[in-house]
Amino acid sequence: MSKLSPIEDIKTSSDGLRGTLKESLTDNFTGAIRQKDEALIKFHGMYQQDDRDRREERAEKKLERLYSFMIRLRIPAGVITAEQWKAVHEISEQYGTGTIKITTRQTVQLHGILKHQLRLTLQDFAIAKLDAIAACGDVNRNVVCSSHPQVSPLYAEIYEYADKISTLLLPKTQSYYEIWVDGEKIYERESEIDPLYQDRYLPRKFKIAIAIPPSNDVDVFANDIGLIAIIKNNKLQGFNIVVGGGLSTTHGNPATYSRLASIIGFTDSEEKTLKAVYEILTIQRDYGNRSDRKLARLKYTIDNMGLENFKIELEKRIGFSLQPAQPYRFTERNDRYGWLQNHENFWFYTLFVEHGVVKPYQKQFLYEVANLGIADVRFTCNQNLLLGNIQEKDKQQIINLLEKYQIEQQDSALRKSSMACVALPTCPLALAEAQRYLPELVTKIEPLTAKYGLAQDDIIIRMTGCPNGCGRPYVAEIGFVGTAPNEYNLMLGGDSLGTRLNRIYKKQLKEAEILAELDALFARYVAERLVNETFGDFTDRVLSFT
Ligand code: SRM
Ligand code: SF4
Repeated sequence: MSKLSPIEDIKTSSDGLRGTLKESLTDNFTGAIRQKDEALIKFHGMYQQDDRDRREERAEKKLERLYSFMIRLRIPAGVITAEQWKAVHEISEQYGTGTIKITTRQTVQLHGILKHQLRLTLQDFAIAKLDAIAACGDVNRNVVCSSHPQVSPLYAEIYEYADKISTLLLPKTQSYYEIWVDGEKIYERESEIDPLYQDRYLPRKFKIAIAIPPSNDVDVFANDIGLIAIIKNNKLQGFNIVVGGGLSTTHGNPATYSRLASIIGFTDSEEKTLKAVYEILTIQRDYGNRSDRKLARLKYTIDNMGLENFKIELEKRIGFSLQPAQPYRFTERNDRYGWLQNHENFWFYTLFVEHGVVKPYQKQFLYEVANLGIADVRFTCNQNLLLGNIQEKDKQQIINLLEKYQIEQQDSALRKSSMACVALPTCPLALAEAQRYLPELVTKIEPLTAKYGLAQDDIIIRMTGCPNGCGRPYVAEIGFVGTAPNEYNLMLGGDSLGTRLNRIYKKQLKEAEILAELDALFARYVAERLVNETFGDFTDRVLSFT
């Protein structure tokens, strides 16, 4: 048997994810935590990072790196109250960089929190009934769900599954509260016995999404488990279950690949759905690769076992047969911007937040809205934000604030269809810029789309600073994957609905080359496209890929 990854020992010997975190926190000689605790703190929703823009300057002065922490909240289905948004706002003003970042998995992150501020920050979140438990680490992460209540009258019924699944799959250890919230209180270790995660947790991170057709705004096929709601005659019939999605690759490691999730069947009750989800995790726990973390996601476990064997094992564990998958259809993936009403006549306003970075004027606007207490707040997997459940009588107050802060929806269709990961300066894995650069690149692409009459086309364009795929560039119509500073692989041929992976078209392009390629491709597209053919379908049809 291959040697276990060193992280495996860190997990099993961590005493319920406690490790030496308490000691790390009281060590005032460094802004960092102990190396082993770096792995454990992720399970508590945090990452140790440093400001990469300042590495050189600090090294010249012989100072240690400027360490700080990123906190990611657990917000199943991305819905919080106005009061909770106020808390997020106020906490972001008090600790960290002041910027609130909406992630591609429907939650928020705060960056730049110093070690001595971590407990205070998490305590303030706890007062607002928000936590960061299992937002990262080798466990089930934030469960995402389609964001637009206008998509279906059954939205409220379906989105509750996100909360149920998140709760079902939480680790049993109480160490989060002990270390970050309550201080010295020691919990009964008996109650921490964890039949799901045991003491070894999963071999790798695990992601679950719920899609409500016709919208695939969650990119359901990019998840370890996807549940596709099947609705007939305005009743929820159950869910098609898809398994083994995952996007990350590693440059130069051909054993790694992106994979879209495969459909394995249908479940027609809440009990059966939750049981199937739970047991998929136990299979991954028992069969996942614990030696090579690059090959440890469920997609590799399934491909190693074979999909049919995986299904047989699952049916053995759940004790019933999955039914044949039911028909469904996706027709959209983008957010529905601006004002829309749901079936109960409540209003929803979707705000475009470029790459999830809430700009200072947007933050001020949202704070004023939250102070009115007339709207809840929802995050989307496209990194945007909805103000929700607004009554007709209250709508005008929000319109007034939209005017006061000059919140307009005049960004181009291309920009509103763009997504980028964090990358520099905080992400330690970034090889190139992403969220700091894509806005600028889009500004340079817009004249090209205008030149060819494509200004109204919502071509899905995504960028990441490395091949890990946090902005899901592999399911974009135009994907940019960073290879080195100022260089990106250009990925084409993905469809607009997230049901087909794109492929590398050209490697390591610089900006001028990217613009020249797109200029030529748009020219061909308008000349040669079929009726109603999207840009992604067109490039898939006509280009040859290496
Ligand atoms: Fe991610 C690691 C940011 C969604 C695949 N991701 C990271 C880290 C934590 C870097 C690290 O390990 O130190 C990044 C922190 C950057 C920073 O400074 O904040 C990071 N990932 C993000 C976010 C914030 C991107 C964003 O701009 O929104 C997203 C947070 C989602 C959330 O709220 O939970 C984010 N990451 C994703 C997605 C997209 C998704 O899940 O829908 C993927 C691709 C899908 C997938 O999992 O296959 C993704 N992130 C990764 C990977 C590769 C995992 C793998 O299978 O190998 C890593 C690296 C790792 O885990 O070793 C990674
Ligand atoms: Fe960092 Fe790479 Fe993820 Fe971007 S894709 S946030 S660069 S790990």
